[in-house]
Amino acid sequence: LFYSMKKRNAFLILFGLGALFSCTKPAAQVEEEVQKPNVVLIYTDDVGYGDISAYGGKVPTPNIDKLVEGGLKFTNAYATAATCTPSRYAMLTGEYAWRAKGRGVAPGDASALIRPGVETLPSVMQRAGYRTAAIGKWHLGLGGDEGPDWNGEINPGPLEIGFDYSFIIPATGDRVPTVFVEDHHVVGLDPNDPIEVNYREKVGDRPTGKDNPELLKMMWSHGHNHTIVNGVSRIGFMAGGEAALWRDEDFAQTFVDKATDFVVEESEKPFFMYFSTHDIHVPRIAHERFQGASELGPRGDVILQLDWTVGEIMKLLQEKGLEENTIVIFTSDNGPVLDDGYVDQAREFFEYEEVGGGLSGGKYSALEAGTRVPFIVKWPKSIQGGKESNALFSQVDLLASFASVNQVSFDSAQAVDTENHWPALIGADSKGRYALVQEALYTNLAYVRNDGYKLIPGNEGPKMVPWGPQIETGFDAQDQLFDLNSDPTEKVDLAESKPEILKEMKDELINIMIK
Ligand code: NG6
Ligand code: CA
Repeated sequence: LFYSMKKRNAFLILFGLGALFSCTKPAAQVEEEVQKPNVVLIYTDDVGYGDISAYGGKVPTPNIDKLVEGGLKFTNAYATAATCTPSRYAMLTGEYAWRAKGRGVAPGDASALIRPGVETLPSVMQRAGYRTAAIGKWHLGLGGDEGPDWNGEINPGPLEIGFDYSFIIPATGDRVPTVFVEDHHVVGLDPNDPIEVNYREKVGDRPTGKDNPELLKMMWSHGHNHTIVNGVSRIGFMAGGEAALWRDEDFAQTFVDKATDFVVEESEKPFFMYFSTHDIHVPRIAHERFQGASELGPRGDVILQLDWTVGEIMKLLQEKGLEENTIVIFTSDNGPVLDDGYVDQAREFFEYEEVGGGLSGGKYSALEAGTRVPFIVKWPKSIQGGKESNALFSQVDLLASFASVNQVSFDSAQAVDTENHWPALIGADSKGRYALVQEALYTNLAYVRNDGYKLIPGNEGPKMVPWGPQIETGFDAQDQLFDLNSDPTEKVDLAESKPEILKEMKDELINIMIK
């Protein structure tokens, strides 16, 4: 399957698998002009490898499971990092985030981490003739060196790096400012009530979770005790912007509505939608109709809400007759966490072992649950449903893969880590990458190879995530070597018994780091 662009919105597909693997010997081909597929990238937040029922999760997710039934389920696909900002950075730029400082979890008033001119996945899609949108959580900073001007034009942002339209939570649901930004502006802002944001000291007279916990509808457990908005205290202080404040309960519906508007827009062009849910990040405040519905506390309820969201997107595609030729990718930005700063019963109803699908660790961790995530690709037109792939795939590869299939070049001097694994993405190659790098807390790295060996280089990091989540980091002062095939929970350190492999892997990792 190989594409070349003929008209703005048409592909020339050469059928015959031979073309996938060999340029010199094209197999028997039938040339056919076809519409380029739309692409919907559903990027969820903190959904663990074991959180979806098709991956063994105990909260029923029938709509997401349908993607598996009709698509390809990956068992060895990875986010590049165990937290949000670096994962998103790498997926959108094709460059691992740890290559430069300052790409860790971004505060809510951070400057744009991806500056105009940098190669990005949405720019590739624009050049391939797509119209593009970013809807949902952003968390990659906004504005120039001075940070975002919440009361004026917020620029640069998504529109400057390849998106034609954006409707976003600027950072996270648990960080101020608690307002939506559409294109360059805060939605619904009254100019007479300007927004002030401060991450160091209190501004304005809204109460805080620290001083007035009796005002909260969900108590904080660690951090998250600054300004209270909608009965939830946040990270950071915020004054003003009263008319623009969001209601957490409405996130899911709002994003579905914006996605609908974008999809139904009249256009000659196919679309690429980066649809980034707030679920299942904290604060886990589902819409009233989902509250209590899972009987597994707020974390269960937001998983139900996430599944509903996916159902709505799929229904929309069906109603518009777009399902057949839309590539839907479902994945997560990092692994699971139970107590991530609010008292929401997650620990009473869930265990790390289950939400990580039996893998060790979780969000923030160098162990597998930190970055191995659910990854599903559905494309009825070209992917046979109900199959599983254990190809090694990294989210950083979406950029080169989509560039390649669209025959669009990209700046490989900047997007240094992305590799074309289009064949793996559509189930035509069962191997995928040779190896990938995982980024954990404090930018400590780990290295996984497709033969199942994993290296966690010795580092000074703590054994447990040092604030409340009770997650094992996998860090140790000594180098550790695991064989994920025989020891998927990373319990048996082979560093001493297999010194040659250890050495080889350390050399390989260093070569990637100095690239
Ligand atoms: C941590 C927050 C956590 C979450 C995380 C980012 C505290 C104590 N913890 O610093 O609640 O917001 O950052 O999550 O403040 S992520 O999925 O966006 O990376
Ligand atoms: Ca996340």
